[in-house]
Amino acid sequence: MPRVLTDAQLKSYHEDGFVSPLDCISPEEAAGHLRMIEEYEKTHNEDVSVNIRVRAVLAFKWMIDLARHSQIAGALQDCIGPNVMLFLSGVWSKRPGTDTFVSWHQDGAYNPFDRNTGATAWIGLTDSTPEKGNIRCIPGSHHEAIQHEERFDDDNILSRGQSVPNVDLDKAVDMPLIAGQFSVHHELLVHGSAPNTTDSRRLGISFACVPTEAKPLSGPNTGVLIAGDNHPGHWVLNKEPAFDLDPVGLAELKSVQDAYRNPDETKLATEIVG
Ligand SMILES: O=C(O)CCC(=O)C(=O)O
Repeated sequence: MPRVLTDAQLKSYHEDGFVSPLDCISPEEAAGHLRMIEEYEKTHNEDVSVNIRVRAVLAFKWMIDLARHSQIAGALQDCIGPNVMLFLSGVWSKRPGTDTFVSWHQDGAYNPFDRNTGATAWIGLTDSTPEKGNIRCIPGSHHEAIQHEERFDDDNILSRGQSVPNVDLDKAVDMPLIAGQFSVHHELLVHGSAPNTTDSRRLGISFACVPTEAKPLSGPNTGVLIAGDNHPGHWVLNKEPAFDLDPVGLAELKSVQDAYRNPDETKLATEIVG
C-alpha cells in the first residue's frame, strides 16, 4: 500500500488531529462536479442536501469514485489503517447572502462505534477560504470526547446545533482549500465554520470513515468500502450506483436514511447536513 502522506503530514495528523491542504483533483475537475450538483438542484428545484444526505455517495457514481480517488482513499488509509469504511457523507453548502454556519463540534461524539478511531475527508468543490467560511479547528483537541450542548439554530447546518462549550477561539486555525484540494480530520477534532461573507457559493463534500475493525454498537451497520477489505465482517456493504441517480443507489440511500430516522437512532443522524 503506497503512502500518500509524508512523515511530516502523518505526524501532523496524529499530533494536531488534522492534515490540510492535500491535493486531489484539479480546480477544473472540481468545477465539473459542482456543475453536476447544480444541474441536479436545477432539475429538482431544491438544494442537493434536502434529499441527498446521510450517505450522499449512494446517489452519484462520480461521488463514490471521488471517495475512492487514490489520494483521498490513500490519505485515509495512512491515517486510520488499510481497511476504510464510509458510513456518512454529505454536501456542505454555504450560499452567498446567508448566515449558514457550523457550530464547534466533534464528529465522533455522535458515532456509535466501539472506538473513536475514524476520520473525515472533506473536499472543496469551490475554494474554501476564511472569507467563504472554511473549516476551522482547534489543533490537538482530538484526544478525548467532550460532552456537547444542543443549541438549535436555523442557520446551523448541524440539525440539533450540537456544540462544544467554552471553545478557546484564540487557539482556532483556518483550514483553507483551493477547489479540488481536501483535508482529513480525526473524528474527535473540535471543528466548525463561520458564514460565507463572499458573493459566491462555498461547497464541499465530506466522507466520514472508520476502520472496518470498528464495530457498530447500535444502529445501521451498513457502509461503503472505500479501500482494503471488509475485515473482520462487522459491516454489510451497500449496493452501489452504476451511474448517477441509478435507482439501485437511490433505493439503497432511502433505506439508509430510513434506518437513521428510526427514533432509537436519532443521535446517529444529527451530524449530517439537513
Ligand atoms: O462544511 C463545514 O463547514 C463543516 C464540515 C464538517 O463539520 C464535517 O465535515 O465534519
